[in-house]
Amino acid sequence: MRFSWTDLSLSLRRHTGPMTEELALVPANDATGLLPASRLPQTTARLVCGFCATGCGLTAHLQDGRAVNLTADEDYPVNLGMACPKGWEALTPLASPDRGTTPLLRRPNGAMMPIDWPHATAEFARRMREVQARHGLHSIAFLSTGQICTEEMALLGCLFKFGMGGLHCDSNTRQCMATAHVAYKQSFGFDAPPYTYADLEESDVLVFVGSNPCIAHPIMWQRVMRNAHRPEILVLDPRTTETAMAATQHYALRPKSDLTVLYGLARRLAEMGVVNRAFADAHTTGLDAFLEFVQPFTVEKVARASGLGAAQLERMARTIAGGKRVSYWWTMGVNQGHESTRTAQALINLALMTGQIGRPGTGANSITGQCNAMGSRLYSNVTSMIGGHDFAHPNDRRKVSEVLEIPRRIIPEQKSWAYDQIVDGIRDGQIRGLWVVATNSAHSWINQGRFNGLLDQLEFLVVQDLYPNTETARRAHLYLPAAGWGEKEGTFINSERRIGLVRPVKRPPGEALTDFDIFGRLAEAWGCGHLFRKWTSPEAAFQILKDLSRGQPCDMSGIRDYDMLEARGGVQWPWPEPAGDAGSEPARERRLFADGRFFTEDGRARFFFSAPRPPEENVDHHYPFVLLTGRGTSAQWHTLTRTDRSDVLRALAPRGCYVEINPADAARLGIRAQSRVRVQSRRGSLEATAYLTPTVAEGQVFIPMHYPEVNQLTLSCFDPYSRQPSYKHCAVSLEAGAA
Ligand SMILES: Nc1nc2c(c(=O)[nH]1)N[C@H]1C(S)=C(S)[C@@H](COP(=O)(O)OP(=O)(O)OC[C@H]3O[C@@H](n4cnc5c(=O)[nH]c(N)nc54)[C@H](O)[C@@H]3O)O[C@H]1N2
Ligand SMILES: Nc1nc2c(c(=O)[nH]1)N[C@H]1C(S)=C(S)[C@@H](COP(=O)(O)OP(=O)(O)OC[C@H]3O[C@@H](n4cnc5c(=O)[nH]c(N)nc54)[C@H](O)[C@@H]3O)O[C@H]1N2
Ligand code: SF4
Ligand SMILES: [Mo]
Repeated sequence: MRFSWTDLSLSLRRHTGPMTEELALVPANDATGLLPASRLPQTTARLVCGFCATGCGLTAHLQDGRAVNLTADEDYPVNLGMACPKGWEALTPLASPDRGTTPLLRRPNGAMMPIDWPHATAEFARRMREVQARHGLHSIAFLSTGQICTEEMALLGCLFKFGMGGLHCDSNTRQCMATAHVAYKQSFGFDAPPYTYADLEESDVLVFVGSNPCIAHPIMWQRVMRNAHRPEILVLDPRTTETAMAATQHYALRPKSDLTVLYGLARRLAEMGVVNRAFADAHTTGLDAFLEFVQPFTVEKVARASGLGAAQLERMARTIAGGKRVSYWWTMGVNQGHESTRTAQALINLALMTGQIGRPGTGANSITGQCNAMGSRLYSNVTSMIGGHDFAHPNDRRKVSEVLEIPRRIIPEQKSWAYDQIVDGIRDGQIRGLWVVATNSAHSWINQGRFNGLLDQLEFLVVQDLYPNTETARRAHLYLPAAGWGEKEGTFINSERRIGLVRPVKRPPGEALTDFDIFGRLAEAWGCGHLFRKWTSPEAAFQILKDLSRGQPCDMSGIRDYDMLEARGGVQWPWPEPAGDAGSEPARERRLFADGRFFTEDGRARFFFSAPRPPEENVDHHYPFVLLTGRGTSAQWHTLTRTDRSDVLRALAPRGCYVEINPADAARLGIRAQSRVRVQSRRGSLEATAYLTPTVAEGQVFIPMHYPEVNQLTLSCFDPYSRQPSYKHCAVSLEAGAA
């Protein structure tokens, strides 16, 4: 499982000369929105990858102004010359013949008809306004993404909330990172993942909880493989994943028993005397209450809940107690759960109580999912006001109105509904117009049967995507063709807070436009273009975002411009202006909280905890298996709209939906390897090919999220604080020999 992409990347020569032209400064041709061919760069361009939040640097090799190949950037501090299959193949999905090339409007007879941009934007404005006129200003909503540039999502959020009078909007970041966002905000005072990737190399104990980086963040895993300290690697995952196999210790805890295990671990560590009193007294609040709270979490209690034996728990505690530099890493096995915020905070509590934070190789570290989920957490103007501000706070509203030069009265004071509340709003007739940007909700949202039924009730559904044939776009009344990663410029913020640059290295097909251009045109069509006069280009927008970030924990005002990002290999926030002005340059790797000061008002981190609760749906006689879902292979990205368009990537992944079943369960039910199986939940059913494997425990099954059927089974259940869906726990039955 320790396959390294390094060898492959090293065999490829790094690019030679610098970019001959600066695309960022090239204005688009007004008529087409396209870049003039004569101004495209001729040799190479550097850009960060547009799939996962590892944020690897790639080099595009150009011929006649367009990219013909990509290699991994050896100088980029993230990936050091490595890339995973998706990175290497990132150009292929852009060249697919089924890219959208023109806006499409649904006719009364149901057919989609090509129209031009002026008609499309006019239709958008007319019909959204009609919905608002009939059902109220807040009867329109958008669902967006962590996969477009920060400048684009910022413009979208400002256009919708300040220009169109909308309120309710959210993004797929809710499905992904909402838990980490809320957990950090409560515990640290700001949504601030503290680490830098060097920490993966500097820990002597790494604890991965609900995280499968071998598949989901392969290049972060490569950084672990470079760790020279012979680290202990602990994986807490019900499945024996690729990561679990490569680890030194695997704890196959029962699904959703994490909170109990982590409280038990805290109790045992305290008993062993590894509480760092000096750190906790100086920099935290609430340790004593927390230590008292965990007293009942005895070994017996933990063993009962998790299925882990006393000896295993003891080994886990001893390994952590013996570590000098202990880091905790978590991903969706934590974030997607019915008590996910408290589970994430249980990891934060462990780091705080032992003082394992702010030093090399430590930290309570949430790994981000999508390439720009961190950008959406800070700048999308959805849950938090743009720049990590608070809609409810008068000073924040004043600052935003001043920087954006917009009247304060147009900034809403209320909070937006979360994704699930928007969906309920559609059910209740409160939301009638929906705009879906760069997410494929009809596949990825939980309890899909219900969701897709609701989509069909909308008076106006607009989908803005690379492809007109995604599960969601196929239902649209209006489809807007977007340019993708590699066809536009802007920034992404990766998992370690690094702001990285994306450059256009090819033209979008046909009349497809960048999301930035589309939002600009829609603003004009709406009649609120005057609010966005300063947003003349993504780089101009970046300058505005810098101003908004000033004084915030995510301050990036010291980043001069895109060229600085390119030259420095990205810059991690914070990088405030005085430092930049003083001529100092940001170090390649920086972590937070070295001084023990957190972002709360008193500078102290907080302990949050609550009693564990059972999942909403448990197995029973009719539905005896727990369904786990997640990433299947490193070659597949989410709903496959992009990765399935590469022959190379398709060849690296199983075709069609499959379900992983423990051989003992299969034998009991008479299910043969590779046979068809019906998987059923209270909400729906699907057919899948049976993969018999001991990597899933008895009583559990696993289905990758990449196949469109999977969310027919999942249960609408959410963490109460983050409202993130619990995608990884519901009850299903299996039936052999489906047709
Ligand atoms: N190849 C590829 N890479 C990706 C993506 C992709 O689609 N494809 N998507 C990106 C995105 S947006 C994200 S959010 C990340 C997700 O990255 P990960 O979270 O690492 O991936 P998942 O497979 O969703 O879930 C991780 C693990 O959680 C485990 N798990 C399930 N239930 C529990 C539980 O109750 N407790 C514990 N401890 N573990 C549990 C699952 O068995 C699974 O192995 O990946 C990113 N990277
Ligand atoms: N059962 C189950 N379901 C899950 C999960 C799970 O673990 N289990 N994980 C959840 C998580 S963590 C996530 S992040 C979501 C992901 O779910 P989605 O966001 O729905 O998945 P994607 O396939 O990434 O969809 C992105 C869409 O944007 C389009 N696109 C790409 N680039 C651009 C662009 O630049 N501009 C525009 N306009 N469009 C673009 C793509 O073609 C695609 O249709 O799925 C969630 N759903
Ligand atoms: S690890 Fe993530 S960022 Fe790096 S090449 Fe693969 S998909 Fe792209
Ligand atoms: Mo995600």
